[in-house]
Amino acid sequence: MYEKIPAGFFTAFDRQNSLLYNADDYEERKLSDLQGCFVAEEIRHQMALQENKTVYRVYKKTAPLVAGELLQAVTVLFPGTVNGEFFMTRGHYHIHPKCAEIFFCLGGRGLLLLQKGNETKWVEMKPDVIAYIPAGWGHRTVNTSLAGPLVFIAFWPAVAGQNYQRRLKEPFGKRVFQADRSYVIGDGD
Ligand code: PAN
Ligand code: ZN
Repeated sequence: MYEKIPAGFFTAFDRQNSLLYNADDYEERKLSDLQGCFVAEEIRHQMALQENKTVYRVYKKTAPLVAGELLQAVTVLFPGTVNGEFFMTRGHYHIHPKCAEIFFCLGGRGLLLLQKGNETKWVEMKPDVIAYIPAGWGHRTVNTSLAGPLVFIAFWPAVAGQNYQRRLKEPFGKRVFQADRSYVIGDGD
């Protein structure tokens, strides 16, 4: 289908299989990887010991980790809850303080939570929304629909790096719970 384009120079969103064609790195996060993310930590732990569902998958296209290069990844965040709190990504801050990021929503429904100090903002994610994450803001996505996965592609500088510890001292200020057919945003930690 894409044989005339050199493989290093393009990717494609494979809508049918919900993955990044030509990706060269893959990550799968299960409930057992999400320690400390949900209010109901003990329930998450029990769920991880039993079914240990996959919460999300990330298909990434690598590039040299030097200034000027860009990375891209498709995240597929599955539907589900831990005791009524919607499935989410771990969330992180970029190590490099001057690295922003862009998320382009490809499918599903969700929220992008943004955190800086005590300030929390959020963006509703639905197909075709392009969310901008300014440099310095922590970011986490939440799938607010049990009907299907939230799928988005992210683009960010290769030198950004990801810090998963900082959310422990600078936590996301909002949590997202199931409510009837929709969601409610509650206070975080
Ligand atoms: C995204 C995220 C992806 C998974 O590609 O890495 O959605 O979330 P966690 O990294 O928080 O587990 C991104 O923000 N890259 O920088
Ligand atoms: Zn990021």
